[in-house]
Amino acid sequence: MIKNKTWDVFCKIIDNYGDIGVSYRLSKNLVELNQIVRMFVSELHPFKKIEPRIDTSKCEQIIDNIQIILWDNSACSVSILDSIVPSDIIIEMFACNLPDNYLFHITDKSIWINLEYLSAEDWVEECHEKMSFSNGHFKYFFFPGFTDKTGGLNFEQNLITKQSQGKQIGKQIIETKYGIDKIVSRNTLCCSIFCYENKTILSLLANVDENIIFIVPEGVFSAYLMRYSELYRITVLDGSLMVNQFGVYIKIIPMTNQHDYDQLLISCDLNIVRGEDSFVRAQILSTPFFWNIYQQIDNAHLKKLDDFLEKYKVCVDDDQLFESLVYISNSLNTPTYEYDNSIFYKVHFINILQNLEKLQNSATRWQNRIMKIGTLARNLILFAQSSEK
Ligand code: TRH
Repeated sequence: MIKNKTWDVFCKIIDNYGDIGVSYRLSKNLVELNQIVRMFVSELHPFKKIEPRIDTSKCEQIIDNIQIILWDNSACSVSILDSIVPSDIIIEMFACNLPDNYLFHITDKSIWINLEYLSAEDWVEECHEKMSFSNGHFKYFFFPGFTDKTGGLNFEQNLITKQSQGKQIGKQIIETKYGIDKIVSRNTLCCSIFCYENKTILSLLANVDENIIFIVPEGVFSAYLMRYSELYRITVLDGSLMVNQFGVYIKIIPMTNQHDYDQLLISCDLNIVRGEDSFVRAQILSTPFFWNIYQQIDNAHLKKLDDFLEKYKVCVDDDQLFESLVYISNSLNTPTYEYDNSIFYKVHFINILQNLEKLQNSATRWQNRIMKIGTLARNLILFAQSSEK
């Protein structure tokens, strides 16, 4: 049985939206399981991008039963942390280092967990739930992951209901909301692109000659696209609509809240996602996708990509299709990858578009597999219960 507990989730925003995206998603998923959650967040402006109800002028606020507290050097933030009583469970997101004035109040009554980044690498299983001694207290390492020897993925308990509702109304809403129904016909394929600055994707957009539309939430990639549009023979029709030399449209849309972004993922036939949270959403919502992984020094990210594809392979029963998946994934993530644009496009991308139904079946098989591990929030709760002193 799941008991009600109090939780403090600490999130330091390093860059982009993944730190806050994962932390907020986890906090919502804990609340869904009747937990009492406080989030401590180092900045509110990036948070507002994915949760427009955030009031950036407030040091403390409550949204959907989550208490959100600003964690910076402001007087109000310092005064809250100076006099705080830590919760039953403390989640330090991505080794973000808890503030000294909070550390001072930690006692052995709290369970302190460092929640790590997601990786498909095998070593994760060995380190999952291991303990270390830090600042006079025990701290556990908890790893999300793709096997039952890890903490599973960050998704909500009522996912399936949301997903089926989303699928029914999704495409129509997306089309009318962004005026896409006025540009293309109903049978046009739709591909969302949420990625980093990426030459391969830019070149793909310039060369596509299929019945497809690309939807790009604004951000680093839309700015990059604008910057290089002329060079790649992409014409800007108005601020948010572009067209390539073959008449294929690219629509830039504003960033939305997480719920609406999910809707976009569900509604599109193919998604390009990045980082950690959108990568997980594409899988958990069972959509065909490519992953633009967060680049690391010494190409450490390529091993992570390989290990993920190796695991995903069990769900793809067509060797040629898997080959295209690997080829495109490598091209997207290796700036120096030796690829010939025509092979990329004519052989592999077209192969993907022609086999979307098969890829959708693979995505569904994968979804079933990863859901069996249980949600990250539930696994964290069970772990905390079993570690109670
Ligand atoms: O933004 P990301 O690239 O985030 C990160 C960070 O770079 C982080 O430092 C790094 O450690 C991590 O990746 C691996 O990608 P991610 O993880 O997909 O986070 C994006 C969040 O933004 C996710 O929660 C979905 C959300 N989002 C919206 O809510 N609305 C939108 O319109 C879009 C496009 C995204």
